[in-house]
Amino acid sequence: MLTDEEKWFFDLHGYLVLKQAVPEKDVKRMVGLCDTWHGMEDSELPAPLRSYRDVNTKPTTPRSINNVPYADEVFQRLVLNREIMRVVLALTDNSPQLLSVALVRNTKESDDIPFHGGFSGGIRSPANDYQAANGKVFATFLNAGVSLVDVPAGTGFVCIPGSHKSNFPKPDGVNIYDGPPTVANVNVKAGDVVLFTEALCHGARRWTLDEPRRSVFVRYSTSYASWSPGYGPIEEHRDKLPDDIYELLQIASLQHRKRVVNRLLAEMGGQ
Ligand SMILES: O=C(O)CCC(=O)C(=O)O
Repeated sequence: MLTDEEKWFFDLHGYLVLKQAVPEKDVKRMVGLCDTWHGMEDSELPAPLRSYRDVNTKPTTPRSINNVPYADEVFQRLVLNREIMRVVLALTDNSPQLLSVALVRNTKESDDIPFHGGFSGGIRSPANDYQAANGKVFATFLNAGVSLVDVPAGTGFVCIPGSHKSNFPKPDGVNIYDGPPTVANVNVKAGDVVLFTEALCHGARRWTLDEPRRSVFVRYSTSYASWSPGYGPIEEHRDKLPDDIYELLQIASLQHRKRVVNRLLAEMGGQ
């Protein structure tokens, strides 16, 4: 499911770029919905959509609208996007759980996002782990950052390649505006995906264009990770989700293979 080159790259750097993984017409639809919903107050959004943080008390934090697959099929297609799932299935050893889907808009006024993730006191949490063994790469917490716009050099996603397996704390002086070789600013086009382990130290530089940056962050964990309340399907809105997505949102034991996984594997020729 992953090529040898992808395994090598992901193991070395902690992320992969999936070029043109999302069809143009879906990108356009998501941009339209992003602009519509980001033009609304939380109270006007179709339920169960809501902002991750209170936009009134933190007006310069990039606003993130969550639960979007409940409101439009385009996000349901994105969650099951075959290129993204090909990688997510390989990295979770065919045991994925969809955690959240966040539609984010950054403007020139938005704050940048300092480095986070990576080294945390030398202890690698099972909830955010990375390993490579027996010819496989494995990560328990993944983020597929889907860009809906072209991102020019100097802005957008940055990371410290290799920091997902670092054993020493990042020096305080290393920041998101540093350059290579320590910091990589990954430039993408609309429809590209940066799929990274959350164990990678990452952040985002300030947006510099008049036209807002729009992105979708689709987060997956292993199916047997039991996260805090707030994850899992929202039962009162279950009727808005197809069975595949509902199942993908559920916790399942390590031994249980989800039906949606079997279906995807059969389609992709994996096992
Ligand atoms: O905006 C970005 O590219 C980075 C987002 C980020 O840091 C995150 O989702 O944790």
